[in-house]
This record gives sequence, structure tokens and C-alpha cells, in this order.
Amino acid sequence: AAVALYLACLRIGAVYVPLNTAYTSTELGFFLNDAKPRVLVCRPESRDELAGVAKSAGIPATLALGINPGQGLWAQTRSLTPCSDIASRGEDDLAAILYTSGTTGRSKGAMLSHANMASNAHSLHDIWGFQPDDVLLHALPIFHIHGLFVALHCALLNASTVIFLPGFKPESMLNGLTQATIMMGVPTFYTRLLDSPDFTADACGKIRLFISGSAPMTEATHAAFTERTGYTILERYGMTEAGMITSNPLNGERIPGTVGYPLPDVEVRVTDADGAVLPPDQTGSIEVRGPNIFKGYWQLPEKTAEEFRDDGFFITGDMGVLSDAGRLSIVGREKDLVISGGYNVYPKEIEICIDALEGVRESAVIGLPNPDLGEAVTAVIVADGSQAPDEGEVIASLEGKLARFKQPRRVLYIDELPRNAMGKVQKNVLRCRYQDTFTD
Ligand code: MCA
Ligand code: AMP
Repeated sequence: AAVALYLACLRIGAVYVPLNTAYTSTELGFFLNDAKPRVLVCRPESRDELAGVAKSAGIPATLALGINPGQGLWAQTRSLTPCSDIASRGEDDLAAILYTSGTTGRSKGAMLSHANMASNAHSLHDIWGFQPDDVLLHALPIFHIHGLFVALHCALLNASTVIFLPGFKPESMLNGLTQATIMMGVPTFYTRLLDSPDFTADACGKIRLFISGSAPMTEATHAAFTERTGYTILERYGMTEAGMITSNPLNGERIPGTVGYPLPDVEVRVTDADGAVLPPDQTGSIEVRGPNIFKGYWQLPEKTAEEFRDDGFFITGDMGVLSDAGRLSIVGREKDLVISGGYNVYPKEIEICIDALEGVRESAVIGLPNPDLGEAVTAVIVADGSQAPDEGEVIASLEGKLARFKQPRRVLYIDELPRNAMGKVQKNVLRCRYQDTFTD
């Protein structure tokens, strides 16, 4: 039903703004106030609560997307006359706004045009060699680029069958693998599959391509996957503002630890701190230009300007290095971002909540290596001299304020946060000091 709603929005020329279903009402209030949609569509069971949130944000209509009779939109469509008109929209007209944080700060709406989405869809469909009989195994959420655009656009363009699971469960994935030819997932999907003894070469059935992205996949996971199944995962790289940027080749060497070559018509360069373009093999800031790049942040022209160079290159906030042959490797992030199980978590948002607690002088939220989630959200707290809240109290205080996936998995205590000469907290020092927290 949500996919039909998305396609209907494109068809009538509305701008689609998908939001994570795990958000609390407080978090949703922010997005509704910022995006000011004309209509909010939600699950039937959330309708009463969210209608109040929407009303406070000045949004007149809250509709439920129920699949059962009497539950809402999807059920009602059966009694409506089909509308065959397609609204006329130009290439640069907006198709969707997806929220992300950019390189810093609060969530910003990335405005994506019809041309942005079409260019990415056609490129991916082409470079990943979609064929008439491909069947996609899909267990990703459909409120982010990966599940909604990368996976579904390829399948829709190809008129493919999709085995569409409501979420990742190893048993249903193993079942789906017996019929699928392509699977897409975040690295956690692959580490969780490897945790299952039933996941063997035979379990991969007719699969021709395993694709991973949204977060770095470790070379150890790549190697374990190949050893267990004989397949080499194809890793690609993208972000909300750009859709997909690079991909390892379908035919050609897929090198673990690299994210491959720029998509057709996409340019990637690596620059130094002053914005000068670096030669191959030197690490710097990854910048991108092409038909996939978004139109700017919703109602934030200054922020948009800050993240673009004069010649149109977008500054991704990722650090990388290009080989002589143009193959990209990501070596880190300039932006203060934690990626937990493929979900982006912005430390500032959590730090603000923790700093407000009685007994806390200040806090720093970091991502630490975690075998399941890639990075696990961790809070490091400095007490203010009085009784600081313990780990359980800190986590409990975030209930209802922040979605569960943003809540710290561990809370650690330190006398003082390490700072550089400019007074900026050195999160790299904290990450190094506590690196074994989840792996020991
Ligand atoms: C759920 N929880 C999480 C996460 N997901 N905690 C931390 N990180 C997460 N990613 C919470 C649940 O609310 C639950 O809380 C508890 O953790 C355990 O849930 P579990 O059953 O283990 O989790 P799950 O429901 O199985 O979900 C894990 C997941 C899921 C399958 C990895 O997070 C997922 O599908 N991630 C994919 C995200 C994605 O599509 N990202 C693409 C963004 P409690 O037990 O307390 O209730 S697009 C993007 O990044 C760019 C453009 C790109 O390149 O693709
Ligand atoms: P988002 O803000 O959700 O669009 O997430 C985009 C970010 O995810 C990128 O800027 C990267 O930091 C990260 N990312 C996506 N794919 C990969 C990958 N294959 N390897 C490393 N990082 C990735």
C-alpha cells in the first residue's frame, strides 16, 4: 500500500516525504513543522495520536493507509474511479523530500527532482544488468533511498517480481533466497545471514547478485561471505543527497574495501581542506557532481550553498581516495555521523537530550565498532560533580523523545572530554579509547 501511495504521489505531481515509522511523536512534530505537507498519511493504529501532532503543525488532513475495509486509503481505493491522468511535471520539479543531516546539525530535507531519481534508476538498472526474469529479494525499509529508490526503482523499471518482506528475519530471507536472483541489503543483513548455520552456498539458490551499501562492509565480512558461499558481494556507495554515486562492477573485479567507479554521468573527485583537487592515491574530501545530485535543502538556501562548490560539486562529508584507475575507497567521515545497522544517527540530537539531564555536565555521542550493527551508538558522559544518572536512567530518559535506534547501547563515564586546541571535542580519541567496548 505504501508503494502504491508513493507511485500515486508521483503520478498526481505531489511531493512525497517518507519518514521512519520508528520516530516518536516529538520527532515527527519536527518534520511536519518543517515540511508542512498538505496531507499526512500514517498507519491506522497511529491515526488518532498523529492527527493531533499534525494539527499542531497546521496540517489539516491526516489519513490512514489501512489495508482492511474501513481502515483507510488503501481499502477505499476499491470503490474509487481510477484516475488515468498523469500530472505534467518538468525534470527539475520536485518528486520527493528525504530528511538527512548533511554534514552537520539538524535534519534537513533533501529536495530530489524527477530527473535526479530517473537518472539514478536508469543507471543502476543498466550497470547491474537487470534481466527480464530477475526476482528481487527486498527486506529494506521503504522510507529511505536504499529500499524505496535503489531497490524498488530497479525492480519497477524492470517489471520484476519482488519478494517483499516486512523486515529482515533470517528465516524469511533464507526462504526468499530460494526464489530470488538479486538481493540488496545493508551490511547487517549479511552479517546476520552469516550468523545462521543454515546460510550456505546451496541456500543461495539462483541468486546472481548480492549488493550491499548504506554503510561500510568490513573486509572480514566480505571474506567470510565469499568463503561460505563462493559469491563476492557487490558494494556500492551513495547518500540521500546524491542517490547512488559509485558501484563496484557487475563484470570486473569487485574489491572489498572499495566502492568502485562513478555511475555513468557522475563525476567524483577528492579535494584537500582548501578545496584543491588532489591527485590519485591521496586521501581527502569526496565531492560529487552529476544529474543525480539533489536540488538543495528544503527552505535552507544558505546551508545548501555551504555544501556546494562554485563549479557545482557537492561536498559529501565522506573522506576517500581515488586510485589511478578511478576506483574509489572510503576511508572515513568528516561529518559527525554514526551509522547503526544502516540507519544514520546524528550525535548532536542525542547529546542535547543527555546534556539536559540533571547531574550531567556534558556528553559526546560516538559510534563504536559493533559486529552486528557496524557501529553502535555510545554516549560518553562527564558528570557535573553531583550524582550523575546511571546507564539505565540515561537510556530511560530518552524513551519517547528519540526513536529506539538512536538510543545509546552503552553509556560510559569520563572525567573530562578530550579537546583540541580549538576546544572541539576529539571524538576520534574517544573512539580509539573505547574501540573494544562491543567486541571484547
Ligand atoms: C532497529 N533497532 C535498531 C536498529 N534497527 N537499533 C540500532 N540500529 C538499528 N539499525 C532497534 C529496534 O527498535 C529494537 O529495539 C532493537 O533495536 C532490536 O531490534 P532488532 O530486531 O535487532 O532490529 P531489527 O528490527 O531486526 O532491525 C535491524 C535492521 C534494520 C534489520 C538492521 O535496522 C534495518 O532494516 N536497517 C536498514 C536501514 C536502511 O535501509 N538504511 C538505508 C538508508 P527494542 O528491542 O528496544 O524495541 S539510505 C542510505 O543510507 C544511503 C542513501 C545508501 O547508501 O543506501
Ligand atoms: P544517508 O545520509 O542516509 O544518505 O547516508 C549516506 C552515508 O552513508 C554516506 O555519506 C556514507 O557515509 C555512508 N555510506 C553509504 N554507502 C556506503 C558504503 N558502501 N561504504 C561506506 N559508507 C557508506
